[in-house]
Amino acid sequence: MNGFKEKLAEYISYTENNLAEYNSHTSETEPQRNLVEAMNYSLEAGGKRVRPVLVYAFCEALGTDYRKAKAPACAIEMIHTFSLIHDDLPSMDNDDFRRGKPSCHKAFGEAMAVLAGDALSVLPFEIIADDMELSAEQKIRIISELSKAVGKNGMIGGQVIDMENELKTDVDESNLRNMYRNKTGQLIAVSCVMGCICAGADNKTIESAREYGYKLGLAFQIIDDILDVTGNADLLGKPIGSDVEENKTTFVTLYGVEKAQEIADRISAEAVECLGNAGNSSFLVELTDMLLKRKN
Ligand code: GRG
Repeated sequence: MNGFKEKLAEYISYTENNLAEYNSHTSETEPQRNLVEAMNYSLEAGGKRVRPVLVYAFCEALGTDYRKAKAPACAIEMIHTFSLIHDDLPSMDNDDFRRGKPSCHKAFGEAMAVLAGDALSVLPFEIIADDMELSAEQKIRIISELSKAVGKNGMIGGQVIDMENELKTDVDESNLRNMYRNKTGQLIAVSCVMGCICAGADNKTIESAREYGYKLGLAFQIIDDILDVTGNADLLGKPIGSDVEENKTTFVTLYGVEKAQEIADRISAEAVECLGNAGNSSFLVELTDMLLKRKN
């Protein structure tokens, strides 16, 4: 049995190899070469690969070879990458750096970055539909779950709440939790759910995994709030202090760093309690702890 770090490295390397394969050039002379390069620029820029790791970890915890979950694992990282490319655009957060490199629009221009994000929002559904490992029933269920997690009642809806909150002065904890649940929590929760579907799990297990994902997503986002104040820009690969600069309400502006950390600790412990149904969950317990202590 591999140790935690070795297993994590194995999942990440499997993800990165497959991302490159799914988005390879179709020919040396393809006219849309620049688009594929812009997509790969952002896909290959690194990042923690938390979402695909969760897909694999749930699939394997439930006794199924994690490689069966290759398509949904790469799909979720593509969706995440699309959200980062669009979030960095001048019309959104206007960030020049991401994962320690110039943002996609700084490297390829704004129009190409919009299109690279667009292409990365649909390629996931193509690779799931065309996958040879999963049954038709599994693929339909995954597509249904993933599209809902991304769309108007999911991550994109959460981004809208976030944008509109910037114009308000009375954002409270309940508003913030709802915004984080959608903007950050939905992609993390659906990663866990897709891993379960790949393993043929029953509905009770799927719903416990979803609840774990929502709690992990909230703790993850609160840590993100804390790192925006206390973090190291070199480790984060982007400047700190953007929340204050953009006048955003966060768990840190509401409660201060220490109390925000206590809340993240508590929610993280609640997340671990949801893992009761997830088979061999020791990797997931360690992953939850690592994400709580992360510095980037
Ligand atoms: C613009 C369609 C659209 C959506 C934007 C998710 C999102 C909504 C924007 C991304 C920016 C952001 C700060 C989102 C909150 C979730 C979060 C903490 C993202 C960063 O995820 P990590 O830490 O990033 O997993 P890496 O680089 O490690 O992959």
